[in-house]
Amino acid sequence: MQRTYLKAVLCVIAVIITVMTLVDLWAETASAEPIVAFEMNDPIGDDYGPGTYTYPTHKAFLPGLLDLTFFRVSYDVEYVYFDTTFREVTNTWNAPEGFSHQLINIYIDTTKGAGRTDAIRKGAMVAFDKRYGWDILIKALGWGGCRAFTSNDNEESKGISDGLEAGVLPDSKTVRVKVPLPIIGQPEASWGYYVLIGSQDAFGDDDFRPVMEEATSWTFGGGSNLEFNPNVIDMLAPEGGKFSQERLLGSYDADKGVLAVLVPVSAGMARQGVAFLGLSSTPMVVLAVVGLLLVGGAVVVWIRRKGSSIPPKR
Ligand SMILES: [Ca+2]
Ligand SMILES: [Ca+2]
Repeated sequence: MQRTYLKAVLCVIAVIITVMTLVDLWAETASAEPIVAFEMNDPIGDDYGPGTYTYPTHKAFLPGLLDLTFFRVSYDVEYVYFDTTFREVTNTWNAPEGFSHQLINIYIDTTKGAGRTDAIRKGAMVAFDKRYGWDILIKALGWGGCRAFTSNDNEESKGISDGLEAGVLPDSKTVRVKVPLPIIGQPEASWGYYVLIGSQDAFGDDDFRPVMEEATSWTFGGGSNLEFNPNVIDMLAPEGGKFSQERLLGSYDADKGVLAVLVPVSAGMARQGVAFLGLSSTPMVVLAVVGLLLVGGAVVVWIRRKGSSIPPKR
């Protein structure tokens, strides 16, 4: 009797899993929308590096131009899409891509125990935690500057530009970078992201506009005239705590010549203040149904066994 019941429960579970997997696959194939691999909000109003930086004084630098508010990674069969949303996007100098100011550097830790901890070139003036060395760098800026680099590249490498494109989405606040899927592969939940926002400067090291002690028309203020403060104005990080932007970007020491050491964000880091929404709902529903059936089946079997072990009343 119990065996028959267990068999029936297992059959029902198998049928449900099969049907839901098929529905899920069909939905993914039929949907033209890219599949979201990772997404996270960034605090609003933290376009101040470690907390002290101020914008250049020229009127072109509108407040919020470098304030990242949201980051999303998604993919379809052709491309991986990196979306960075800002409080403000303008095209002061008519870049063909539709944005003139943002310099976006996304260093990705795809492979555990591999990768590097420097930024390849002098520019961002940051280092990366050796536990999360990066393997791929996606760099995006206007005027045809989009490139992909690997950790095997060197300072002189030109990177891969074929097939990479950047543009502004219809919301007029989001810069989307398209990278052909074969270049970096399908994003995995274990990937870690260092999303660094700077100000594009054609004359700057690695295209970064420098941060100095005092702001001028074309340089940021609030740093140091020694070269070791980060030239990163905003980065993707949780609000407050040990891994906040302020703590990480503020970990440099200009006098000792020590760069700030950064830690990436990832799907596994559901930290305080992080709005992580990257889980697809269908697998969650399947897991919930399977869990409920298993628990329910076990309870019924247990009750029946218990009932059968009670000696009959005289
Ligand atoms: Ca921000
Ligand atoms: Ca931030």
